[in-house]
Amino acid sequence: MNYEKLFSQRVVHLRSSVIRQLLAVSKQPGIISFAGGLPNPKAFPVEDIREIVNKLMDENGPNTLQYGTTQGLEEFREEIARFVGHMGIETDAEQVLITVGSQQALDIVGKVFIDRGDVAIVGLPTYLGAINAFYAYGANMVGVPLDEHGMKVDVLEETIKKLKADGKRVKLIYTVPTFQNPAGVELSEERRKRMLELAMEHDILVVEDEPYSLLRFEGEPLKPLKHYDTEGYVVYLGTFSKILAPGFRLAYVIAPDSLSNKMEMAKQSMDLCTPPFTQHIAYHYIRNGYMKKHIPRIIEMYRRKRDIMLDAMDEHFPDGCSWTRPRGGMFLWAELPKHVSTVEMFDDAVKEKVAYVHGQAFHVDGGGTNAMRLNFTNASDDNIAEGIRRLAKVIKARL
Ligand code: PMP
Ligand code: G9A
Repeated sequence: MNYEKLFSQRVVHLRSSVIRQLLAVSKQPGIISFAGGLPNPKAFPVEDIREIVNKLMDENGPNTLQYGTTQGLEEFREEIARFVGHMGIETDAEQVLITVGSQQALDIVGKVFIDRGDVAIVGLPTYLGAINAFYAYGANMVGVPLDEHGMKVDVLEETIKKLKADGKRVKLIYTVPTFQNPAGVELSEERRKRMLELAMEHDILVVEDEPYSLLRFEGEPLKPLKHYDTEGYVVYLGTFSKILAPGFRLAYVIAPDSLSNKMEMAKQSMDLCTPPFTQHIAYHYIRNGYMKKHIPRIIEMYRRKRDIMLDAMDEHFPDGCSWTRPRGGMFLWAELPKHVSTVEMFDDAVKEKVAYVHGQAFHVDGGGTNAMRLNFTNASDDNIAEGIRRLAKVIKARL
C-alpha cells in the first residue's frame, strides 16, 4: 500500500522530535544523559502515591475508573484555581481546563489559533515541543533572541511591527518566562509587563508556558504574566510533570471562559477526557498537603545537582565556552566557540558515553549550531560530575 498518496496535507508539517529520538540513545548501557528533560526518579513520591491509591480504591474506586468530563474533575479544577491563586493568578474552576500534559495544551493552542502561514513568535532558543506542535498546524515561526533576562522585548516590538507591515497575521507570542527550556533564564518583571503591553497593543495572544516556576532554588518569585492580564490576552499553561510525575500526564490551561470552551471542544475529539484516575490522585495530593511538603524536597535535590554540574563545568570546560547559571528549573545552556558544531560533535559524545541536545533543535532560524542544552536533574550526583568530565574531553578534542 502506498500511503503517501493518501496522506493529508497536514503530514507535511509533522516533524519528529530530536528529544524523543534521543530518549533511545540515553537508554544505551553506560551512557550518561544530559539530553532529555527528565525529572529525577528519586523525586517521585512513590510511597505517598501508593497510600493515596489504596485510600481511593477503598473509598471511591469505581468513580476513579469511570469516564470524566472533558473539562476535568470539578474539585480538582477548584483546587488548581486555589493553587495558582498563590502564584498571583486570580481565576476560578470554570477557567481551568485539565489536559494530558501541557504538550497537549500546546497542540490545542495550535489547533484553535493557527491557520497555515499564521505567525507564532517564539524565543531563540525555545522549547522544541512547542515548535513542533505549532509547526504541525502550518505556523510560520519567527524567532526573537533572548539574553540573561529572557526575550528581548525591544526586538519583539520591532519584529511585530515589521511582520504587520509585511501583511503577516501574527497570532501569538509563545514564552516560557521562568527558568526557560532550554536556556534556563528568567524573563524580568519589566519585560513581562512590556510583553503583555505589546500583545495588547497589537492584539496578539500570549501563551505563557510555566512548567518550572515552582522549581526555584534562589531569588524571589516573579509574578506570571497572567497576573497582570486583565483583558484575557494570556493563556496560562501549568503542569504536574515536574512537581509530581510526568507519567501522570496531567496539566492545566487557564483561559477566559469563552476561549476555554473552544479549547475544550478541540480536546473532545482528541481524547474525550484526561484520565480521571490520575486527576483523583493529584487532587488528593494537593488537597491533603502532600504537594506542599514535596516541592521543597525536589528543590533541594535539584539545587545540589545544578551546583555539581556548574562546579564540574568550571573545573573542566575549556576556555572559550560559556554557559548560563540558572536559578531554578532543570536545564542550562552552554555555548562553545563559534566554529564547533554541536550537531557534528554529538557522535563523538556518544562514543564517550555522554549525551546532550544540540542547540539547533531549539532554533527556528537554524541558529544555535555551537550550543547545547544540558539537563542537570536526571543523572545521579556522581554521574553528573563524570558526564561533564567526558563532555569536556570531547569538546577539547574538537578544539
Ligand atoms: N512546555 C515546556 C516548556 C516543557 O519543558 C515541557 C516538558 N519538557 C512541556 C511543555 C511538556 O510537558 P508535559 O506535557 O509533560 O506537561
Ligand atoms: O520527554 C519529553 O519529550 C519531554 C521533555 C522535554 C524536554 O526535554 O525538553
